[in-house]
Amino acid sequence: MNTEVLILVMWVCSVWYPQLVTSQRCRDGYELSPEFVCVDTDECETYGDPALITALCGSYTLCHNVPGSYYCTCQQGYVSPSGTTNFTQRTECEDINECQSVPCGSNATCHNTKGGFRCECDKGFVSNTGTPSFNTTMNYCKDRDECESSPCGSNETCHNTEGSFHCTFDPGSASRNNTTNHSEGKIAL
Ligand SMILES: [Ca+2]
Ligand SMILES: [Ca+2]
Repeated sequence: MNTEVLILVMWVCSVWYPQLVTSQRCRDGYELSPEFVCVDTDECETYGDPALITALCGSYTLCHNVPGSYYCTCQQGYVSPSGTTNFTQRTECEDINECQSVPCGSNATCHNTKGGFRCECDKGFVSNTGTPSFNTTMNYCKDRDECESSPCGSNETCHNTEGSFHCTFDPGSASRNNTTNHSEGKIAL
C-alpha cells in the first residue's frame, strides 16, 4: 500500500468510523449529533406544529418530551376516554362536562363549553366580582341589591330581598289608603 492510499484510508476511518460506531450505539429515542454524540430526540419539537402534534398524540392533547422518549396528556378541560393521564398511543381526548359537578354554586346556571364551562347568575343575582359570568369555582352568585339603583318612585322606600326587591309607600304619603307593598312584591328591572 503506497503512502497516498494509506493516508486516504486513515482519513476515511477518522471521519466515518466514529460516526458509524456511535450511530450504532444510539438507543431508541436518541439520535446522533453533528459531534457524534447520542442526544435525546425531541419528538414534541419534531412534531411542533399543532396539526402534527394531533397526528402524534391525538385531538386536544399536549406533547411532553422526556430523555429518550415522550408522552402525551389531554389539554386542560379534556380527559381520555380510558381515564389514562399519560399516554403515547394516539388518543382522542373528550371534553369534561364540568356542570355535572355543579361548579357554579346556587343561584346560577352552568353552561358546559369545549374545554371549560361558564356560570351565569340567575335573575336577581350577580357574581361576587361583578362580572356577568365566570368560569372558576372561586366565584359565586350573590343577591343583587336593586335598591342601589333607586328603582322606586318618590315617597317610596326600596326594600332589597334575596333575589328580588319591592317598594313600599312612605307613611303619610298620598297613596291608596297608605297601603304597603303596592308593588305586589316584585318589580323587574
Ligand atoms: Ca367542558
Ligand atoms: Ca336583591
